[in-house]
Amino acid sequence: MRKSALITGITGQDGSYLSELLLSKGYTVHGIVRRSSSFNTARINHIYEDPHEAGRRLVLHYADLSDSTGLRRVVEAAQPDEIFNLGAQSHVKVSFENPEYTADADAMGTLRLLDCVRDHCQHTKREVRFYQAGSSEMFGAANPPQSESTAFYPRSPYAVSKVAAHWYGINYREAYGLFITNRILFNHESPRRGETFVTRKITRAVGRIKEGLQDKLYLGNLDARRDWGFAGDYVEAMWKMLQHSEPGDFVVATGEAYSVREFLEEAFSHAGLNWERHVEIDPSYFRPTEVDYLLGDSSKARKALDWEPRTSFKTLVRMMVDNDLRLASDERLVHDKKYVTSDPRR
Ligand code: NAP
Ligand code: F7E
Repeated sequence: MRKSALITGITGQDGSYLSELLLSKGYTVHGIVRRSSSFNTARINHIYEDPHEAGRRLVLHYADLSDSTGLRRVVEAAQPDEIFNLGAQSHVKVSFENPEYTADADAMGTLRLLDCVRDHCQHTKREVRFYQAGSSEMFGAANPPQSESTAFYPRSPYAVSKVAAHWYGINYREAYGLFITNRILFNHESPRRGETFVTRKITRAVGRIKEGLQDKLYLGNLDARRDWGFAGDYVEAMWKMLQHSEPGDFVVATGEAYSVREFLEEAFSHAGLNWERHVEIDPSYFRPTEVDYLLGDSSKARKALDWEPRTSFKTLVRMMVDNDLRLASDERLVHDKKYVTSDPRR
């Protein structure tokens, strides 16, 4: 029997890599897409399958983590063996501006989905394995290195919501015997990373500066240190967690941390640029409460899941810069074409 997986957040960075991985392993993949007035499926267009074709293995459903009835219908339709709850308002700075919405999507959304799963398992007698996307932000101000035994000290509405979701998961595991695995993933990036996260904001700017489309890059705190891995490596850990014999909580990290300043240095120099000529500090990007230093100890996951990251910091930065140099060069062509065709002398 083909396995069925349901992914919330399939249109996001991780959702797109995870879908590719699960399809390559023979799964039927169901994904939740939010209604939007513009297309939000760019990251999964390359694996999209026409609903009119028989035997398709990627099935998209309109639903939202704020709507329990819709979630319930999707769970019933998908009959999933595994659920990956990746859907979230995932931007830390935005969570200070939209705290209530963040709590609704990230904490309450998880609770709604867990409740659907609880009922579904009860009336169908099926086992559904549930993966909850926790975050290193939950450690916040705790001293590095952080591991599964480190106490949480969340520093943003986003992080508080993720802590709530984490504990909902543990409670549902203990109360109803459900297979719920909480992962605590440290930052992971890729050429598909959203463009307002600092790594991608930097690599997009490198490309555009190189092509003469932009001169300045405005950033906030350059001293923050993060344990940055590659999203493609991390989705393998996600899948492995649900294949493990026991549910549990796992930290996934590289074990190396770099500052935003070091990321800048690596990214700009790879393109032959000097970041100090282009970067300016804009205090509006500072956070009311910052997380200074995240560095993960993932020994438990490495041992129990036989997993380790394959992509180094340097390789990751270069992969992202090379991608964004290509994007900017395409943008440059469009820009030049527009300029030529709108020139009245031609
Ligand atoms: P992302 O690129 O921001 O994707 C978030 C996904 O959630 C998108 O598909 C988004 O849909 C969807 N979503 C947002 N609000 C929703 C709602 N109300 N109902 C249904 N779907 C909703 O995030 P990511 O980087 O892939 O991260 C995946 C998960 O891991 C998130 O839960 C994030 O908080 C967590 N996480 C990420 C990292 C990291 O470094 N990337 C580290 C630790 C934990 P749209 O496309 O329509 O916006
Ligand atoms: O910030 C600093 C900023 O927004 C990283 C999410 O995936 O990872 C992500 O959260 C650091 C912070 O990621 C700018 O102050 C400086 O210290 O790229 P970020 P994040 O906050 O670490 C965790 C694990 C998640 O779970 C989240 O979902 O960079 N920084 N200047 C800036 N950050 C941004 N965004 N923009 C700046 O201009």
